[in-house]
Amino acid sequence: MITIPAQPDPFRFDPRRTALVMIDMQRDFIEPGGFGATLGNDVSLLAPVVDAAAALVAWCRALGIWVIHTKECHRPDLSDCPPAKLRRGKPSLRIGDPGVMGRILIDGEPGADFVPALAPAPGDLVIAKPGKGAFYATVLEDELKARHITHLIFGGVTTEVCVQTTMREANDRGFECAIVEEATGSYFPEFKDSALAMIRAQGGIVGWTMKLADMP
Ligand code: TIU
Repeated sequence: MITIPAQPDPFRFDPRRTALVMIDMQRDFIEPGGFGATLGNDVSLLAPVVDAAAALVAWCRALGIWVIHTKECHRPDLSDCPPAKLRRGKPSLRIGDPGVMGRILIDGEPGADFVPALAPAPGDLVIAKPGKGAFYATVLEDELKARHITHLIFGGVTTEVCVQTTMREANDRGFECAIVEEATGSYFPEFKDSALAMIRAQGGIVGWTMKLADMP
């Protein structure tokens, strides 16, 4: 068993029953010209997450923790993209439009791929997801149950959108969840702080928050 200082109290887990869920570390969210930028966001705010997320992956690999990467993306024919999602907001380019990294948020295009530092390794699981939550319309729950996983560690982007949604989905399915502060980020720093506060409030209503600096 491993015990990490965390809030609201220490997070204790068996690495053999634990998986890392690294959310959407894709060029479309982190690099200029991708989905995040077309929504009007300053993607440079996510740059510091890359090294921390890579360090978290390395920490987990060293302990034998199973590494899972999710990517938010859609089929080329957009058949898995609800019209409401397609219509949302006033982006400069919409999902499926051609951008500087290929078609925006389309599976198989360069923009939908992971940033190089977060490239999956053999044995990792990659989950392509059409929604914000990684349990919606994917095999994630079946895969976790097949491996008898009980505890999940989270990182990735963005904290209050896909990371928090997935963590809440996981919490409702009975997984013990912890998020690593340095390894997640938002286009809105105040939203990241609020999301972390919401997760750990009320005795850990959604789960634990912990710091990479406290993970030896
Ligand atoms: N826009 C935003 O903050 N996030 C997303 O659209 N997707 C994820 O969080 N991955």
